[in-house]
Amino acid sequence: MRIDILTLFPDMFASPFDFSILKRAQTNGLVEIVLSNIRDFTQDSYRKVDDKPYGGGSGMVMLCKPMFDCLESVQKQDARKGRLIVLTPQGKKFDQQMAKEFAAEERLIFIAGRYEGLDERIIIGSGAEQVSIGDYVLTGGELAAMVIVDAVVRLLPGALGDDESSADESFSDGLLEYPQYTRPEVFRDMKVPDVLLSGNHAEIEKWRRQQAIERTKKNRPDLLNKLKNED
Ligand code: 9D3
Repeated sequence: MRIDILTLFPDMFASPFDFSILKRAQTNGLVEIVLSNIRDFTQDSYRKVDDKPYGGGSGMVMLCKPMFDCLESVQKQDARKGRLIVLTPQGKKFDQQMAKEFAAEERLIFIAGRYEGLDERIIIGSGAEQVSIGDYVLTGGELAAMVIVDAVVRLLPGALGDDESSADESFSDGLLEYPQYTRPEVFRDMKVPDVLLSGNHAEIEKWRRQQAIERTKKNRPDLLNKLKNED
């Protein structure tokens, strides 16, 4: 898979992509991540990438021309079409289902915006899908792009090692994960639940399921309602 990211701050992406699973996936050729600096596609001496909004209002809006020049340059670098995604607070909310869809593509192109937003014609003219990562305000689309790339790359066949289970127990059966314990049996007066030491696998299964339901009720009642409404 090839992933392109169009951004004003390509340096932000260095460390998140240089560790662990993401680093290995790149070294092993599962994914190629290409960063393009939108400012490199300006033609004036100020290297201007934004301007005041028509109609007034606060903040600045990203210009069409450098963005389209950057996008067209990136699209020409590779014949695969893939999916074009603009990160914006107005987008459809990213979830595990979308991560799976993205992981099945041979190419993804992300546009990360800054300032108050992009000229709407960037979205209309490029045909990009708009995606958000949730209902909170970030300073730009870069961190959103990193979150999505992380979630997608770990799903690529061969990305996870043997010790990094990809069962996705949380989102797959619609419940949060059960509590996990490892050695020692007692830490600061906190004991590992007896059932986990019992060797009784049926009882362990029952306990884990119960705990998962309990947690989901407490922290994510929305997930339980979704489960109920599915049948
Ligand atoms: C006051 C109006 N704001 C919209 C909520 C303006 C605004 C805030 C933050 C415009 C852009 C941004 C920068 N955020 C993103 O580009 C962004 C984002 C986010 O803020 N939250 C969740 N997902 C995303 S994806 C891109």
